[in-house]
Amino acid sequence: MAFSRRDWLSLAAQASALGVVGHYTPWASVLAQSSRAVAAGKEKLLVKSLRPPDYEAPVALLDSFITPVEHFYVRSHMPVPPALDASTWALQIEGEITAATSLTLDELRKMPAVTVTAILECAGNGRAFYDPPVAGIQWGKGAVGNARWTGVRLADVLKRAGLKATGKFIHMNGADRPLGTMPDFVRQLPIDKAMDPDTVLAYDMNGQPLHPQHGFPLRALVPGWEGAYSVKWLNHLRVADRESDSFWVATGYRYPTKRVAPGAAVDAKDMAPLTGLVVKSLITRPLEGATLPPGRVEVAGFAWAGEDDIARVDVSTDQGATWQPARLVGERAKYSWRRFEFAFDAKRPESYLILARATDSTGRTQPMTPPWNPSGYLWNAPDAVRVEIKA
Ligand SMILES: Nc1nc2c(c(=O)[nH]1)N[C@H]1C(S)=C(S)[C@@H](COP(=O)(O)O)O[C@H]1N2
Ligand SMILES: [Mo]
Repeated sequence: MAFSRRDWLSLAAQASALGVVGHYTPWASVLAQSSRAVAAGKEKLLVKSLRPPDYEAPVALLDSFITPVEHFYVRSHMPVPPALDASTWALQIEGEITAATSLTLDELRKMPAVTVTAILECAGNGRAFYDPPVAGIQWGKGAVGNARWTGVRLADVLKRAGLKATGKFIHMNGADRPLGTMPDFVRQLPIDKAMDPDTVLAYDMNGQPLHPQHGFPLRALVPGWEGAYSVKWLNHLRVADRESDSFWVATGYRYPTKRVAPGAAVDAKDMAPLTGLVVKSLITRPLEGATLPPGRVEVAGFAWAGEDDIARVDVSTDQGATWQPARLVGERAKYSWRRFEFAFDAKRPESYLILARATDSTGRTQPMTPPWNPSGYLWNAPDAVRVEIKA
């Protein structure tokens, strides 16, 4: 049976709406070959789904403290909204405020600006490593990046709108519209995180206006929390006295409150919303499968822990039997990742498994087996890279 390009596209859209497009499905690579497939400026990324656009960074492109926009992963549940016009765009604010408000981009840019350097990571980063497998985009290691986000404090916007004491949750919505029967992407922030001075509505990323794939002209940036809180193409805030009944709040982005048997179904009452990220590390050199000459092997990478600081990173070259401390180097910023470096001697021509395990300032460390959960969130086993030493 022959498929046209159109068939492939609709098949891929349906499948990804159901969350079954994986890195290993043939369609992703078939579609990636089409000339206008990947969004402009994102050609170096790995395509996990074309429509909606879901692109992962190859680990080789994540070897800098600030991730360039071209190397920054993209996660969208719906197609990118048709080009938004910054001159007519406005952020509407309504609900538990003294006066319904609409702010243009110019008005936002005239308010005091702040820059937060923070990683953004999809809750599903590493989902592909869960066993048994779970449905959803099969992210490997690269649904994470670190950037400088400039914008206004959400707290300042809420104060300007006359926030009332009855405002307990901020429901955020963007200009993207669902595919088919998928529910609209509405997310909610509890008031405390919304009023945190580090929670921003960002218009710039790494000093440039947001790329269309990253939410131009405005997005939320909720540092330290899983990526889905950082709503893109943000044009609507509802200050509410109660929780949103949106699918993406009431059902999606939930994690078991108790440990569950791998593969088991979990009752809705035993699930709670995800908020913060977990402690994690990524080895960015050497790369998986590298062949190196005998001698000194220089290992480096990044470690992060959501709202907490990285206290240490340990490296093992003997399947986890022994661990040596890595050096923490370079820029240190709350919510960012921290560079680690380590070197060891590999004299014999053999295969080495290099493991990195981070520990945060609260004492949490990366577990050898992260707890299985039905949506495959928060994968954080020690990172592992295999290299071959060859004379
Ligand atoms: N409007 C809107 N905002 C969104 C999403 C979306 O589908 N629509 N995806 C969220 C998810 S799941 C993640 S992980 C981040 C990804 O941000 P990025 O594409 O800029 O890397 O955006 C979040 N914001
Ligand atoms: Mo995400």
